[in-house]
Amino acid sequence: MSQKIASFPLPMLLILAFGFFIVLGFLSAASVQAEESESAAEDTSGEVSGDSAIAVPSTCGALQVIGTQLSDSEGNPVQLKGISTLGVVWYPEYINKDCFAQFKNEWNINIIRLAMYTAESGGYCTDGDQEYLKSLVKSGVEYATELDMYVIIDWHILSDGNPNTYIEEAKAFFEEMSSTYADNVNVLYEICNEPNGSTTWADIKAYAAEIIPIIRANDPDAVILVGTPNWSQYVDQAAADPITGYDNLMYTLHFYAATHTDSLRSTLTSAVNAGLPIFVSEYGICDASGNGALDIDQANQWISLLDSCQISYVMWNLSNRDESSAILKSTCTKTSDFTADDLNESGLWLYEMLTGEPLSGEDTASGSSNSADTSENASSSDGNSDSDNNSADTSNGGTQAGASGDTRTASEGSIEYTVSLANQWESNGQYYFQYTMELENISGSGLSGWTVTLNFSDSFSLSDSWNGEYSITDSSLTITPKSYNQTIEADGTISDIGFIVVTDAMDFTLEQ
Ligand code: IDC
Repeated sequence: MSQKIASFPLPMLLILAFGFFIVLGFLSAASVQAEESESAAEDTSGEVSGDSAIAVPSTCGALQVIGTQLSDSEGNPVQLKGISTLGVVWYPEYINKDCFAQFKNEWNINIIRLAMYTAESGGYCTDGDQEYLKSLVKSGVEYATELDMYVIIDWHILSDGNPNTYIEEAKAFFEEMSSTYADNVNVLYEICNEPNGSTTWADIKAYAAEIIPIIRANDPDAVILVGTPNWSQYVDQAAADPITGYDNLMYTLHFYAATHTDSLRSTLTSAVNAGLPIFVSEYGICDASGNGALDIDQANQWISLLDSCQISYVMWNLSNRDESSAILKSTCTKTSDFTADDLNESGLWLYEMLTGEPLSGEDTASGSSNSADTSENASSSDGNSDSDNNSADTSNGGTQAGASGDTRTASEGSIEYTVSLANQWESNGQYYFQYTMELENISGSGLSGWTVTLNFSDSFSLSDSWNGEYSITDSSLTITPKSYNQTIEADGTISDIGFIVVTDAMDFTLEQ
């Protein structure tokens, strides 16, 4: 039974005004710091001020977009900060009210994102049980509503690449969701997680032109989040050619701090300066595979940029999957009442970033007496992966074996490049290898345009790539620049190029 949140009659104005000052206070105090967590100040409660500090539907009401800024019903700036589920069908156990309540009351989280994959194992448009999937999403919305939190219904396209692939299913889904939640002021609709591959901004606009009117017919004002090309990174393309004719649209930018750095931040800044409203509906502080080492320094640079622009952000992911983006350790079997001992490094970072306080082993709300061992991402190889998750690729454990050994430096024309194996893992019987590449202009003068060709031992396809144009011929990969990293000054370097290959060959390697 979903509780409707009414609009505000006059007597509520005082409360609204009060809420507004609280929100302002929070925002101005929100140069959220994630300093190195030295253990434990004297505050042992582990509790934070909860409701009083964060923007919630009962005080902010229906959100609206004013210029680039997400705003409350009165027009005051609002910043939402939250956590995203991993696939709801893989980890349904975290869709429970106690779990969400802890995030709100102790972590200062005011938004939950419900990620429903459309094409991955158990996906809504492939082999999933649609009624069950919708019931999970609806439970999540119900709990968020009861707890006075915002919630994103995320149509999580990924391997399906182009949102038009399953547009008929999307239309029916958003028709049902927007009619069900027409009166909920706390629901945001994310109509396509990450368009990718060859999907263009024109493809996404064409899709949005079909989906937005369906939502608007039921819910004229809800905030709608629109994905952008290249795994929701090309906000510049949306800025150059935004969707017209509708209010309350925002465009998503996703980043993974160990992969995406300065160049994506400058894309974001330029798009905001060009007037584009941006919502970071997914980010991680590891690399783009969802695994690998965390980059806390880059993560903090991202957060301070987002805070300075009052852009909302939602972290990936709420699960105990054995990967570094999961906020829970794989050994944690609890589904609520998490203590520091239950958290991975990502979870400890998130708590501290959101609350300004480290969470130490003794500081937990439920009073666990063990101190946290934050230095290990405790992952027993069998983990405790729930049997429910078996249909998913739970083996995506991201062993980092070989990451340091497997590096090759060579030169081609005016550039010297170093390619390193950053991560590798197995998933559904296929092997994933993630590489990063640095380039240096060794020609002694500026250059515009470069090409790198890499030969591998076996055939492969690309599962992800960033900051380059990629083409495959047999078992070779040719990489050329994007428009923005074509030019390299003399002795200049570019370091944020990377890609993930997927292959049947377990012993896949980069050839000399
Ligand atoms: C990843 C999960 C991983 C799962 C995989 C499925 O972390 O456990 O096996 O999806 O393909 C995204 C996507 C998000 C990815 C995440 C990490 O939106 O679905 O989750 N990521 O790869 N975009 C960039 C990174």
